[in-house]
Amino acid sequence: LSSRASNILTALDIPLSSEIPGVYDGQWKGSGEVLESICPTTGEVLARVQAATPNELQETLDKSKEAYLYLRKMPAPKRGEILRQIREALAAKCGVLGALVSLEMGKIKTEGMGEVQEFVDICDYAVGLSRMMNGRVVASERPGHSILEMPNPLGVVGVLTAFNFPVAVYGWNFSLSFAAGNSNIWKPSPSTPLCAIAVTKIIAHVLEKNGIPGAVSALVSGGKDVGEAVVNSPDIPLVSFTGSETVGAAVGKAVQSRFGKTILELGGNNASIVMPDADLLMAVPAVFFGAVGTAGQRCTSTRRLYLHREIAPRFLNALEKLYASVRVGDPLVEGTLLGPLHSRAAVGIYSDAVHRLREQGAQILTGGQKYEQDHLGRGNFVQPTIAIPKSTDTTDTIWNAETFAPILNVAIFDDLEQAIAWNNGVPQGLSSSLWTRDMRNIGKWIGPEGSDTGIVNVNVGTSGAEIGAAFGGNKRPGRESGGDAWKQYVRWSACTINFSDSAPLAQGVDFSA
Ligand code: UN1
Repeated sequence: LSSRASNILTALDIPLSSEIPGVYDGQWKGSGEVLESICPTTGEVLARVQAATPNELQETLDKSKEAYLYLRKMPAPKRGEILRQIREALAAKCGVLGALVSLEMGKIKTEGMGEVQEFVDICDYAVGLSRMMNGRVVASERPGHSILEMPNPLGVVGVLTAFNFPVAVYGWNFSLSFAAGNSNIWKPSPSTPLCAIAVTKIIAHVLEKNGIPGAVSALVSGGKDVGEAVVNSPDIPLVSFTGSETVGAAVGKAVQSRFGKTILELGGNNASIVMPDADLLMAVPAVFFGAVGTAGQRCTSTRRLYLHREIAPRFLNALEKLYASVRVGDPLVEGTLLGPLHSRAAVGIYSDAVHRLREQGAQILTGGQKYEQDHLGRGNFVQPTIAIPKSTDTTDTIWNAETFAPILNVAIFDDLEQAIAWNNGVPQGLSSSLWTRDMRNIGKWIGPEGSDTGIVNVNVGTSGAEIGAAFGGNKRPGRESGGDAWKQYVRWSACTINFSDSAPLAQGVDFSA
């Protein structure tokens, strides 16, 4: 193991032994399949992690159910106090945990740390929420009666996360779910097990210090079989899944067939629209970050760029200059802007997409190749790409499929209505952004005739949302993080209570014998 990898792992209390247990339910264990954590920058195997066997999974689930019985009795503000301590513990490790994200996932250091910050932020939010998860008192039509709408915890919540945000997305789910009084079982992406182990250790330490059973934040590393077991377990009333549309559709069906609830965070195919009156000094760098940041591996990455004819040449000129200046390389090196794709497979998907563009006669303005020279050849580095496809038809795969790589497709429009129709013309609906200084455009864009996505920005790029508002798509619906998202982590009861000396029926029904 390289010395910098071992320094990062050691600082996060991860053993450097040949095989690391990837299951936690109060105790660390794991004797199932071995998952390899591979550094996308160098190809180095960082660790071998042992996944959960079916028995270990069952044990963990049982422990989580038991832990839930403990947690549900704890007053919510007391749970908030635990979250506050977890927040402090995460913040104290922000630098090194961010570095682990860079090492294992491949995003650059500032973004790795940003992701830890996102977890810290949502903990703050959940601390406040722990005193504000309010129900309602509803006026009853009957004298001496009251109706309460009560939120109570659900039980064990399953959280399945993706490689691209190996820390923050668990944070979004865990913090709200824990504040609500649920136990959580985390099944992370099989290619980022170390981030999950590091986060679980930080949380477990706080839980242990407070005498709370560790299985309130359990971890089950594993592949498809472990994921399926979580999804199909009748003991898990809510499954939160982040990942591909194909898997998301299967998860949705499976959980629905047993009448469980889901939160699905699936793909995005996000567009930025630039009007002639936009401030290009702001818009160009924002599109650059949206398309090239995280090497195009955010759900919210900018994949489509719609430019008004008047500013298109100027915009592309400036954007190409930024692309030409991009510092590519090791994500842990200060100043790097473009790290590797997460996996070899992703490089193949990138190459196929570029090939399809070429075949269909698209003009490739820049990029289109894997970086092979020197040290870059060992990692999954690809050139950020700008293409002008021949057709603007949103039913074409080029426009309507999400490619998780830094490829930006550009089209030119003459009026905003056209651009909005293109924006809305794809099956995904996560994020979108309009660049303009004309308030009439803004009114249209955020209203009923405007963008149909779940995140609708103005003079702000498609990616990098804050935690305060709910995060999620329309058309592929799901709501996580802030806003009203917490309401999904509870079961609601309508409680009619009679404080009077008679028992009248509702709707004036007379059933006297
Ligand atoms: C994701 O890509 O799965 O808005 C989450 C953003 C981040 C979260 C992205 N705050 O880009």
